[in-house]
Amino acid sequence: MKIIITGILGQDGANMCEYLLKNTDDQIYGMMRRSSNPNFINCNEFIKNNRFKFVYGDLTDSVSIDNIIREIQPDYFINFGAQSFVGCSWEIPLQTFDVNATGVARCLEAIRRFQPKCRFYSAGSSEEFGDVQYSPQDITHPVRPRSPYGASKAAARHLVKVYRESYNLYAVHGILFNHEGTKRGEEFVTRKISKGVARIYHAIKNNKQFAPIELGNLDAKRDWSDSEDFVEGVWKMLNQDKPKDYILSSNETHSIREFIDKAFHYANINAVWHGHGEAEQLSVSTEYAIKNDIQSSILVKINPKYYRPAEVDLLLGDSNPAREELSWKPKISFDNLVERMVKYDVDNFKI
Ligand code: NAP
Ligand code: F7E
Repeated sequence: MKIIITGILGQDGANMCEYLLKNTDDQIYGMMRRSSNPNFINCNEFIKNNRFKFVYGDLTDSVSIDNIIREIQPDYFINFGAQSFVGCSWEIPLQTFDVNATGVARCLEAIRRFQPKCRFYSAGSSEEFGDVQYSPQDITHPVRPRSPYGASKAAARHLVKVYRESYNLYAVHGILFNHEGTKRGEEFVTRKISKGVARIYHAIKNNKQFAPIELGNLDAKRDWSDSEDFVEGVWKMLNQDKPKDYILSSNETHSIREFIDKAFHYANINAVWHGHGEAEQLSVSTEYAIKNDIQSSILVKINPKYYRPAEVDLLLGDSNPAREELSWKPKISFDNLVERMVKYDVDNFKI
């Protein structure tokens, strides 16, 4: 089998590639876009594997997508490529839409024209639910996006349905709630926290001053899982008798504040919250400061520049249909996830 994965340098693309090289005998083509300075940090495990090959392509360039599908004749096309950062989708709404929505149309058209038996995965998102009406959110929850990113993923979902029903393609749009891990981009809140905790941990250890981690809305709640669990669920979605959209989620929700508490806990730093609203701060506890002879004490403070024009306040998924029908469930708990991320960033910290 030949499998194309877009977004190969990102978190899910790299985890999917590792999963497929371990669990199949297939040939993997990782699509990357031309960049003046590409970052291969997530690809160490497979970059030299002889069942893996990079191909150049860009979701905004239909010539490249057409050529890749015509020349490779893939059995699967797993589209993880995206402008995936919600926070910046207000600044670049048109590019977000071009990559995330029109890009999906480009892929579906190329598959329809050049390789209609190819199975297609579209990376949908819980951001499509946005301003949620009830919890937990299931597959029938209304589409109410709150960002250009959420709107682009909702458009992709409709396109997948249209192509599946019009041309009988095996095309699925997985609605995945937040998933993280040690390959997570550094601008996303979980990795920003785990990297910040690692920086502070080493400063304390070396008796140096440190700056606090600056964050936005700590009240938002997310349904977080590990990306390594989710790529297995995605592969199962692609290997059913009939194509169908599924939700993948942990079925739990936690606030950003809870993530922060756990992260400092796993770095053995005792901390206390004080203040409200924009004045809220997390500091080291008095006993901990005395014991460790600490001069700086603020660990986290609010910076309103990280607030979004419109927020998704609460996400909580219902992945029970996927668990039953795909015989899938996440193995890594919320606590394991935070611990793994903090430990990885503490162990790999570089100034
Ligand atoms: P990620 O780490 O940001 O990776 C996205 C990848 O897309 C990057 O490698 C990026 O390339 C590539 N890309 C950006 N623009 C492109 C273009 N024009 N053409 C081709 N590739 C392009 O994201 P992720 O967390 O792995 O997420 C994978 C997919 O799942 C995305 O579609 C995301 O929107 C969706 N999703 C993610 C989550 C989550 O919690 N992680 C939840 C729901 C849905 P560069 O490396 O060159 O920047
Ligand atoms: O924000 C709040 C922020 O950027 C999570 C993407 O993978 O999951 C991800 O989107 C929450 C938001 O992820 C900061 O306001 C506070 O409420 O980590 P995030 P996201 O927006 O949930 C979905 C499912 C996707 O599909 C996306 O591709 O954290 N928050 N302070 C902050 N967020 C960031 N980034 N930075 C802060 O300083």
